[in-house]
Amino acid sequence: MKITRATVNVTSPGRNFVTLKIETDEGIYGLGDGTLNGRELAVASYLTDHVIPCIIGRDPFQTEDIWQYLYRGPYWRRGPVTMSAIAAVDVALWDIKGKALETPVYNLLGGKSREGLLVYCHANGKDLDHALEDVAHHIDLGYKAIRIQSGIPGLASTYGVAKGPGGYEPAERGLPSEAAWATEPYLRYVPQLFAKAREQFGEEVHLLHDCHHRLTPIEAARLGKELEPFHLFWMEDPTPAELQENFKTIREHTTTPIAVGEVFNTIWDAHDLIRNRWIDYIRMTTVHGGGITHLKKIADFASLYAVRTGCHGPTDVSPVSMAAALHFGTAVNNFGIQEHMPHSAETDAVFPHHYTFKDGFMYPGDAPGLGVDLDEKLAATYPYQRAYLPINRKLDGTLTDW
Ligand code: EZ4
Ligand code: CO
Repeated sequence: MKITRATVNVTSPGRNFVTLKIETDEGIYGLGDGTLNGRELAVASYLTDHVIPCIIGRDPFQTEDIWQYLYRGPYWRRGPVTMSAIAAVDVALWDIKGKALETPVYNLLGGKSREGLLVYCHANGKDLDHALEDVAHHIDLGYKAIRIQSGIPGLASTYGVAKGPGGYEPAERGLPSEAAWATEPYLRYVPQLFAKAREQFGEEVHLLHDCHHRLTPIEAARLGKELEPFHLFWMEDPTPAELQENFKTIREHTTTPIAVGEVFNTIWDAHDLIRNRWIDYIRMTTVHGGGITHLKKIADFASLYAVRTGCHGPTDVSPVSMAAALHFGTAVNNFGIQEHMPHSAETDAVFPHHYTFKDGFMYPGDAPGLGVDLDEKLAATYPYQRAYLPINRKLDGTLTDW
């Protein structure tokens, strides 16, 4: 089998997505996601201008060799644009392989280690009471694991809280908006939120929280310690991880489990975190982490250190990546949990798929390959719209992490 053609589709059914379609001489095609929130066109160009010309004529079964060719070949390594582009190729090739062998991708990765994947959803509200109302709503929907984010008194907006009716969507059309941030009120409020949540909903439901890289290591240590009585499933992205040692400080002070990795692109972003057991969950997903080929190696490495997976699954990870995450999570032994932020009806219509949600679990389905398609005609009716993630400043105007 040979790759004969590859094309990049950019569409915006409610938000932007970049999808690579790789076609073969046997009529089988595969899809890969290359969406990088707020930098979509850079990946599209990287693929169209630099990658596609180099893969025409290759054997699509050679996922390992093609991955190495795209990683080592250009000399310039790593980075989110490069790794998302490599991921798009890699995932499309696994899709082709599954379709050619007439089997779901999870069978190529080790077969079923479980039937369904525990997923967590997002509950949020403008304050504690509204956030808890949303938790009750998601329990009614069947979720067994719920991330809670709340507005903070005194701050006009914060990460993870919807600005109006409808779900929370971090990217906004137009140029980047700016938000104001103060750590002190946040650190005072979050323990109250989780105390009330446990009081109201009991111990059984898994509760999670995303700090979204906004704390210093010692602030994160304090928060982790104060949240201990409420037994969180995890505290996510407590502090930026460019310096992996930052997590040693947090780890030394708290037993609250720690998850990180949604902005990582290779194992080298997590190597120290994993081998020192400074984290409990690695959150990379196929699209930003170099595809199924690379993520499988990371999961296997993490398994040696009792670190489990917790793939990022926001709306900016397309249905193609959601399917890839579900096949991957079905197969690996050290699966932990999968994030589930449902896509809009418009997005789901552009990407018809076989995966399903029921009673707090998701299932990849048994279609050959990934079981996701792209309705190119419908996609063409949603042209790209410029959109960015917000910018965050402290109250005195200093630019800080969003
Ligand atoms: O801000 O996906 O855990 N989920 C998250 C997301 C990220 C966005 C960035 O593109 O932190 O909401
Ligand atoms: Co996050």
